[in-house]
Amino acid sequence: MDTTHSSSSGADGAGPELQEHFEATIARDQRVEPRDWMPEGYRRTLIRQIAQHAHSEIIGMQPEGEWITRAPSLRRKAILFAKVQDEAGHGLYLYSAAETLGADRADLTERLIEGRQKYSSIFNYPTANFADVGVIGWFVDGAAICNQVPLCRSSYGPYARSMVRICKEESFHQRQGYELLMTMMRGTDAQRTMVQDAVDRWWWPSLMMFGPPDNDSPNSAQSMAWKIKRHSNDELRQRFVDMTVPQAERLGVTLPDPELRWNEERGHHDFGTPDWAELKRVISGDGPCNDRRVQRRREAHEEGAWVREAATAHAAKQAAQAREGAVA
Ligand code: BYC
Repeated sequence: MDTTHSSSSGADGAGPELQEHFEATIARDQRVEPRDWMPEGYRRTLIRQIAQHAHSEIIGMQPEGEWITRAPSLRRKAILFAKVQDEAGHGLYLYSAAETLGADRADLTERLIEGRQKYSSIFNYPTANFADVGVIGWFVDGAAICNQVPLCRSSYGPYARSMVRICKEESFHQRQGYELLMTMMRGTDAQRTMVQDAVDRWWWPSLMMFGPPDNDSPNSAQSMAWKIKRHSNDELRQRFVDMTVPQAERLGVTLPDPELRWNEERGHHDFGTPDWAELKRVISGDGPCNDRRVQRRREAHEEGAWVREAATAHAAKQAAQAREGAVA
C-alpha cells in the first residue's frame, strides 16, 4: 500500500485503506513516520504541541539565563551555561521535528513573537534569587521529566525520538538543581530561607505545568486516542507530587500545601487544588512576565537577522559553487 504523502495532501477524504493503515499503526503501538499518510487533525495537533514545546524550551532559557552573569562561582556559572545551552538544543530538535510535519520554522517563530502560539505558563514567573535556579531544576525539570518520559513512546516517530535525548538531559538538569539546593541547605540560615522562599513561589506554578484538570482539558481525549499523549494531565501531576514529596523531606523544605498528605487507600498523596483561574490568566498572556519574555524573544530574533541573512547567502554561494563544479 502506498502510504507516501506530501505535505499538501492528506485531507481526511483519503481512501479508507490509508485511514485503516494509520489506525492499525496506532493500535499496534507502531510509529507514524513523516512520509506516512496521517489525518489532518493528527498533523495539526502534533504541530501545535511540538511547536509549543519548542517555544517553551527557547523561552525557558530566559528565567535562568538572567542568572548566568550573577552565578556565585565559576562552577555554578559553567553548569548554568551548559543547562541553558541544552535548552536551546532541545528547542532546535523540536523545531526540526515540527518541520517533518510540513511546518515552517520561521513561521512558528513569527507566531510565537506575535502571541499567536503558546509556550509553557511556568516561564512567565520571575526568578528572584539564585535559589530559584535550583528550584527550577528540581521542580520544573522534574515536572518536565514526568511529562516527557512517556512522550518517548509518543506515536509520532520524530517527536518520540527527540524526546529520548531531551529526557536524558532533563535528568541531569534536575539533579544539578537538587544538588544546588542541597548545598544551600547546608549553608547559612539566610540561604535556607532563600530556598524555602523559592519553593513557596514555584510549587503551584509547577503543578500547573501539567495543564488544566482532565475535566477541562479539551485536547486530551483525542491526543490520547492517537497516542500522542500517553497519560492524562492529572495522572502526570499526581506522579510528580508523589515523586517530589520524599525529595522535599530529604532536602528539609516544606511544600506550601496544607492539604498535602499520604492517602494509604489510594497509594498516592492527596493535595490541594491549584488556582486554575491563575493558569488561565497566565496562558492568555496576563502572567507576571509574559510581556517581558515575548519582548526579549522578539528582540533576540531581530538582533539575529544578520546571522540568518549571512547563513542564507553562504548557503546560496556554496550551492552556486557546487553547480559550477558539476558543470566543469
Ligand atoms: N502552559 O487540552 P489541554 C521544559 C494549553 S519545557 C501553557 O490539556 P494538551 C523546560 C494547551 O496548549 C515544558 N499552555 O492541552 C524548558 C491548550 O491550548 P491550545 C513544556 C498550556 O496539549 C526549559 C489548552 O491549554 N513542555 O520542560 O492536551 C527549562 C488546553 O490544554 C498549559 C511541553 O510542552 C501550560 N502549562 O496538554 C526547563 C510538553 N497547559 O493549544 C524546562 C509537551 C495547557 O488548545 N506538551 N496549555 O490553544 C504537553 O504534554 C501538552 O501539550 C500539555 C497540555 C500537557 C502541556
